[in-house]
Amino acid sequence: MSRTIVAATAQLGPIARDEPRSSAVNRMIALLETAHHRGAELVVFPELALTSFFPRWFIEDEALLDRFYETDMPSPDTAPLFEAARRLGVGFYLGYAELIREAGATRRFNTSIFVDQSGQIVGKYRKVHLPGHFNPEEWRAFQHLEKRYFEHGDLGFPVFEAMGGTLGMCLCNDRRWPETFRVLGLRGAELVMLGYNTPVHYPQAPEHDHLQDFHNHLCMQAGAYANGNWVIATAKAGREEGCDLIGGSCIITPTGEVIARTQGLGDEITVAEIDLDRCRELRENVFNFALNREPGDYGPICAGAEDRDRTRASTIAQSRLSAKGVTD
Ligand code: CDV
Repeated sequence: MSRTIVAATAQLGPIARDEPRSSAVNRMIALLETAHHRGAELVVFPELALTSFFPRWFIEDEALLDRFYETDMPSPDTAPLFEAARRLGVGFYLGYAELIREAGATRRFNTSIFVDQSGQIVGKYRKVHLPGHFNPEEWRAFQHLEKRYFEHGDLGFPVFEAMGGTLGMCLCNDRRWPETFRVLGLRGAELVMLGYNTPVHYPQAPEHDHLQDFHNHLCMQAGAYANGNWVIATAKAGREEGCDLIGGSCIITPTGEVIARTQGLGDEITVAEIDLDRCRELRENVFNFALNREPGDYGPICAGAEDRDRTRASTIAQSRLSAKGVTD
């Protein structure tokens, strides 16, 4: 039986701060229909695809902040996307901000789901690598408050069976960490789907701004090749509320080659055939994990959680003190 999937990356151009969910959903349905007409059975949308990338703003009013999150999935706003996918027989990946209430507490995650061709949610992931900072920093041209607005994802890097293969997901900054792809690879992922919002300007090292597109593809091509899996990566692109976001949404083979790539910075589809059996070209040869991997020598990779927790606690404590105007 063929394990070839026709897949699409469905890039979104900018979403305005006051753009209603219904508008973003209608844009996604239009992309889904275009992809379907081009034969696609699987479509990947960006990270936080339903709203503007709100971590660029310091929003103190919790009621205003909550408007960027979803408490139900599907909801009355997003149900039309699920219905369109079911009608067209297309599975999709979607990134969104998730708000849950658990044991009297509010919890917020940067989340992605995979919805199969019958419209059922069959996979869920919560972002592990949260970039940015906790308190607003005035020196920046724009904020990146993911560490404030989201908890560290509590699901690890799960894989799930769908579309005849083993699929995995991650979100944006996760793609820069080889560990993301390796854990998914060790669990047998044949296709890794991800969405991203990546500003052209990197405030801590602006001398790297001209390398953003290069680094985007570099880390994903390496992740695909070193684990022998396909990657479909989708940007939210273009000038969003004055912040330039890279495009370059793409489909990457297990040999690390970009075989499809969006051209512009707006709403755009690009389609390719994905033969999941091609993963074997790597997994049965150079990256035969059972035969060639040397986990006995990789100890430091899994150490360091205590150091990290200490560093994180002291950074957060310091930023809370400086927010109150207390300095050394
Ligand atoms: N949304 C992100 O995770 N963006 C980061 C930026 C801040 C560097 C990224 O890795 O693309």
